[in-house]
Amino acid sequence: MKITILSLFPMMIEPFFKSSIMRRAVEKGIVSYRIIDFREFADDAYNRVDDIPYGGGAGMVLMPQPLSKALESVSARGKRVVYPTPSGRLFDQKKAYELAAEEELVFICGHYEGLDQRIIDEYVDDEISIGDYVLTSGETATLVIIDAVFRLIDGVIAKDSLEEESFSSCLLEYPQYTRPARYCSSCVPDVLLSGHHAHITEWRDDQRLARTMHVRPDLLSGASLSPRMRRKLIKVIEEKRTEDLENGHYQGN
Ligand code: 6GU
Repeated sequence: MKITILSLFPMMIEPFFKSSIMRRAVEKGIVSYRIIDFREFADDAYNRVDDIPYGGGAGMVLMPQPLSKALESVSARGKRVVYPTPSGRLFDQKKAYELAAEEELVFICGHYEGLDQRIIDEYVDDEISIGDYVLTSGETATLVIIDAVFRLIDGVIAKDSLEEESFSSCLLEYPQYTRPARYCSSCVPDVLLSGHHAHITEWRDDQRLARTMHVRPDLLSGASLSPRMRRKLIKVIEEKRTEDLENGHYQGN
């Protein structure tokens, strides 16, 4: 996959491509990247890329000319152009798979109050938000999206790691432990030391269910559960309902 990033702060982006799993993907030739500082396309003597918004209001808007020139310089028309913005659709694993199927992606990192709408209308295919909070720059959001996407490309990480994953099956992961078995007077659960694989799987499934129930019950509607896990879930829900009734919390509907 070819990744192009238009950014005013290339130094925020570069280290990601030179570290860890991304570095290996680049070395193997699975990913190639270029970072374009679109300030270089500014057309005034001060290298200005932003200006005040028409209609008034706080902050600055990125001017259309430098971005348009930068986008034309990378032949962005006909390529999938992603603009990370808090006004976009919420990013999720499904979108990550969709983007991972592309041969080439172009990202525009916004700043200040964002891009002139005409650039969005002319070039952008996907406006993506990474969550309901506000970041200072598009660079960090761009890296989050790239991280979620590139690891899904064949050859980047082992296939079996992908298969076990939380959000693919809509359940959160079970807790992990490694040596030593006793650490600061706290012990690894006995079942994990038992060597009994069926019991370990059962324990892990229960942990995933309980964790999801408590932390992200919204995920359960999309989860594909084994018959045993389904029975377990019903039991946990019934226990919780009984507990709520006893505590007077139940609001029936
Ligand atoms: Cl994509 N950008 C910024 N600046 N803030 C965000 C975001 C993106 N997604 C959530 N918050």
